[in-house]
Amino acid sequence: MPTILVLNGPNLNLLGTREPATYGSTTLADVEALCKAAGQKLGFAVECRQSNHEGVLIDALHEAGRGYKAGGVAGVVFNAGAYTHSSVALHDAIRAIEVPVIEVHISNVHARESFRHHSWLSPVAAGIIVGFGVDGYVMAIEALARKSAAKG
Ligand code: CA2
Repeated sequence: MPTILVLNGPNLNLLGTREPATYGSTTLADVEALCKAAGQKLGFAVECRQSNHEGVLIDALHEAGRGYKAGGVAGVVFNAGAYTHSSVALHDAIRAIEVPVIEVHISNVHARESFRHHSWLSPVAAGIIVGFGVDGYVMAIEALARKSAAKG
């Protein structure tokens, strides 16, 4: 069964515990369970990882790149948190791997502070899903499943 990696960046381990007006009350564990269920329905295994460390996220992307080349990985759903707005290193990592990466944001970053309007990841992402709450993760899994079917 092909695998989709759901990768979450800094502070997303706090999901559901603070700032419910912005991020909702669903916990990261809930999101991961939703993603696994969505993947299963579509015939994909879903592996979930979260890190507060940029280098760990880069290593996970490189690993997904090797998995994609070997044929076991179908794509990555990536919420890089605040690194979205600052990390050229994550931009380079996504550019370096051939894996389709769907950038996800729970909140509508364009309706928030101007420093959240720029993403270093969007130019190298296969697609972007923003502002649909945690449903965005499921939408991204569906998008990767379609992409994978189109690729054959
Ligand atoms: O909307 C998103 O998904 C973000 O990627 C979330 C990031 C933020 O820096 C981006 O601009 C947009 C923040 C993640 C922090 O998550 C928390 C969740 C609950 C409580 C505190 C932080």
